[in-house]
Amino acid sequence: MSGIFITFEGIEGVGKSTLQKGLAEALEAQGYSVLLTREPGGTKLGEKLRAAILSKEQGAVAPVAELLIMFAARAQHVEECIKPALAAGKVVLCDRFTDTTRAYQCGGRGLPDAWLEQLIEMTHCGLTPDISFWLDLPVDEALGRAKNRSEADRIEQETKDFFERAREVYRNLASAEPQRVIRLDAASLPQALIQQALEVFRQRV
Ligand code: Z5A
Repeated sequence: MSGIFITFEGIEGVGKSTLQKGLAEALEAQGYSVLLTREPGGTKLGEKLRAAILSKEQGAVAPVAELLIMFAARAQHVEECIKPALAAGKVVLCDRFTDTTRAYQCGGRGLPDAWLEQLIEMTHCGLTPDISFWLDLPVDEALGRAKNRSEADRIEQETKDFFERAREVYRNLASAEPQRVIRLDAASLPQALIQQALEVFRQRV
């Protein structure tokens, strides 16, 4: 595939969407063709699954059901959107991907990593992001930002410990895969984060 696959990761409210949009504008201004997308979502089916799984009215969801819904949305997203965009040479900027499942469903909910590996094989075997920007911020600060911004959805209502476990998974991923998972200090100004992400992009392309 000739395109570039970039994902934005981190706990709630750290600034993923802000960086995704800022980087898209900067890359488009340089002549790149960019696809902005998100998970869960990005397709008609994925957006319906997103609405269902994040709805507060839904109430409790079995962790395994949550895991499978994330991967059902992902399977559709990869086939319908991500692979064709990469084949067309686009830069795909995706707000969250499988690292979130590692952090939330395995780290947060405690589901076994081995289940996730099987689902990866089924849904996006051989497709790994070229760069994953991990926006890192202490949990209290991140949740504070998310709270100021909008009403909490079902998963945002989780405990502080849940997000501490998720953050720990991101920390481990960044140390295990330093070439792919790039930690950015989310306390930096939005413009500084865009410049740092652009620099990483330039080094890789
Ligand atoms: N989920 C899952 O469990 N498993 C999976 O496999 C997948 C997802 C794929 C998706 O929601 C939910 O699905 C998510 C995980 C779960 N959990 N929940 N809920 P989402 O990704 O749409 O929601 P989110 O993580 O909560 O994103 P967010 O709230 O949109 O946050 P964000 O994108 O990281 O931040 P933002 O919207 O860019 O910024 C938040 C606020 O901070 C806003 O007021 C900004 O103006 C401000 N901001 C942004 N950048 C800065 C900087 N640099 N400094 C200061 N202030 C800033």
